[in-house]
Amino acid sequence: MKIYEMKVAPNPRRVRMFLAEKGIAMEYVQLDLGKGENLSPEFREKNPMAKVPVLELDDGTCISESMAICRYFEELQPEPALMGRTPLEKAQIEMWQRWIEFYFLMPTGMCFQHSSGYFKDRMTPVPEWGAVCRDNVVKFFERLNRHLEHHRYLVGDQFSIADITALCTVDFNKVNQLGILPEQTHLQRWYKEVSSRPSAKA
Ligand SMILES: N[C@@H](CCC(=O)N[C@@H](CS)C(=O)NCC(=O)O)C(=O)O
Repeated sequence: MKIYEMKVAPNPRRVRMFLAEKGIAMEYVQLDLGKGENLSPEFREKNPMAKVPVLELDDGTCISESMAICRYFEELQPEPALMGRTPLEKAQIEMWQRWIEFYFLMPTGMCFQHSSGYFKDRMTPVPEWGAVCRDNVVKFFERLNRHLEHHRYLVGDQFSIADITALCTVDFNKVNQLGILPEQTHLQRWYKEVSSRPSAKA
């Protein structure tokens, strides 16, 4: 069993962190996305969308999409639970997970790609769209700060995959020269706690 990834990319990082929380050892195969190593016909056989991470099982079965990979391991090894235990927890974690993905991680990636031209060999950067996404990212930092005023983690007292995705997105925003503002004290408090978990260094 192995995972194809690139260490500095945000989606692979959230899977690495998830597996580290569960104590699951993994072999990682590094691809250089900048050089387009994910665009080869061989890699497209594993994931037609040509994105990382991809989990390849020993029988050759491939699973793409970070959430699908995490779901697979959550089912195989339920503890520690990172996707909730009760129906309510599961729904709330899924809700936050989707909010973070759609309104924070996605615009973060779009801001980076459309402002920097990092993938201009495979897409057409639209700087104006990059600027719109930047504004949305800035707004989401503040939304997180307000939510965390009354919650230890994104969903109550339970550290979950939603916190992992949020942390990886906050950190990746360094490429956009965006980060937590000094006055966003609730977000600072949460960040200090979640980034000090050993899994954050995975
Ligand atoms: N929805 C996918 C997104 C995967 C994704 O966008 N991966 C990026 C790295 S963070 C990638 O492989 N980019 C390469 C490219 O666009 O060529 C997931 O959750 O895994």
